[in-house]
Amino acid sequence: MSTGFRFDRLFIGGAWVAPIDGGVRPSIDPATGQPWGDVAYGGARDIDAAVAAAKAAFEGPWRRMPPWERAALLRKFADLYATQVGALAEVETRDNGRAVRESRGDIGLHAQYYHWFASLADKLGGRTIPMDDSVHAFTTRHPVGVVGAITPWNVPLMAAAWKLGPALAAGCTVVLKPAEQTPASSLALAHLFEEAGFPPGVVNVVPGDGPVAGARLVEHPDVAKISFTGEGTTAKTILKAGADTLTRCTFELGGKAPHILFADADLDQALNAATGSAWALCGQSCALGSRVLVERPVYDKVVEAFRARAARVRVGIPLDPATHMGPQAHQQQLEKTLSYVSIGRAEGAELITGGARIDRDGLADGYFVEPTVFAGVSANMRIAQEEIFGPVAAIIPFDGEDEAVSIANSTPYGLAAGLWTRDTGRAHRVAARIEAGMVWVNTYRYIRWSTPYGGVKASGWGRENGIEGLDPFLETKTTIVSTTGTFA
Ligand code: TXE
Repeated sequence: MSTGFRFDRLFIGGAWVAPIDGGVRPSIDPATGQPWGDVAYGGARDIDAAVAAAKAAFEGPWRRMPPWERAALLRKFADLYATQVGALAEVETRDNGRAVRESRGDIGLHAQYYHWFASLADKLGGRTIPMDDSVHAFTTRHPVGVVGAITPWNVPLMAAAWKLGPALAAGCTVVLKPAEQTPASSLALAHLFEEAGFPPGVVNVVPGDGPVAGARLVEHPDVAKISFTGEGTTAKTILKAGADTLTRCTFELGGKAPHILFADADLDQALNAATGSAWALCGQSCALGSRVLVERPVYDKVVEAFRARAARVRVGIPLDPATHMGPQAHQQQLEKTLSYVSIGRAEGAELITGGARIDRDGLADGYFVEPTVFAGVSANMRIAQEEIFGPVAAIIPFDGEDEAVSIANSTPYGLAAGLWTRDTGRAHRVAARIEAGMVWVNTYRYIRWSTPYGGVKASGWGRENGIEGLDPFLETKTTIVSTTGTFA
């Protein structure tokens, strides 16, 4: 394997160990449908061992380490990460099929996430609370303890950065459980934590099946918090499983983002964003503008542009730097996407282009699907309501601001939204009325370490990134000292 990382051991307590009740199994390359590497996975007892290591590290070396040293270690890790972008991108692309030009671009930013959270690690002060002369009241902030980080298969390293950066900066220790379909890059990450010199047990990586390893992590009494990215039904299972231990949870649960194109927009720019975001990551990202809302005067023009641009998307082997769009990350997702194409047709939406699995030479064994465009979609159709997670754009016509807002808010989700207009007043009016955790105006999917990310409604609880991204990993303690020594 050219990347030089080893994947057939779990990383627990600073050591590479064989699974106790898991095993080693092949990880599938979605571009070929064939195994590309052997990866260790853990069972419940492996999770127990990882949590024990994380607890020991939390109570020992990590808690004793002054915050500026913790910050320095995170910065060292970030620098190391930056030197490994190419290798990490290759691993991630082999595992989930994301076009390497995208993986590299995304992973190339991650070091900055770790740097940014490192810069906050020694600035986690509290505040003093003015009362009267008889008391001195103040707050201090403390790490919650052991964190279970459960990540999905679409962006394993990005999800890990969003959880590990703030968790470690806050002083927590972590057990990372990546998705069973894409475990390799998280083990590569463990190598970098080891090389950076993190104390044993501060970061542990245990791939494994959701209902086995993930479930054990959630119900473990020594896990203080679960930071989860994935599906809504899984989040509900996690909530119930963590109820007895009152485990704190944050959830990032996907979306059905409206991307609104008003007739007065800079249409070229808007189309770059709207088509780009329809097919990026082969449609497998929660913030993509999977619903394209188009004001009627420019509707025909936009539909035609989508058709023309779909034909120019270079679908191919993801490790080829020329490829724009790789395959779906796994077979189940391919089947899910194709089933939604059938649903859209049955609902009477107009299939403008695409919609089929690609069976041409060299791609037939992989999970490739054509860039797909439905037009004439109405807001209540299932293809406009449910998260498909494939390269399927649903174009919905509208008339005026009120209808745009009403359609935008008509799904159970509320993660992200985009709108394009040259009218500044309208931009503010519409942005304010949209039910979403993030609204982009005349841009799309601008996501950075410093900008809070997360959803409302069925899209989740809590925020990742930004100063707010630290909150879920911290407890506030209020101390009240009597200055008189009398009990009032
Ligand atoms: O998610 P799961 P799936 C959406 C997207 C996709 C659908 C299904 O629409 O088609 O979800 O994806 C772990 N206790 N998103 O089935 O099952 C699992 O091992 C603890 C949106 O893969 O939620 C993995 O690590 N953990 C999303 C993680 O949960 C459990 C990204 C996510 O898997 C568990 C991915 C359990 N009982 C999918 N069961 C986004 N928000 O971007 C599973 N897991």
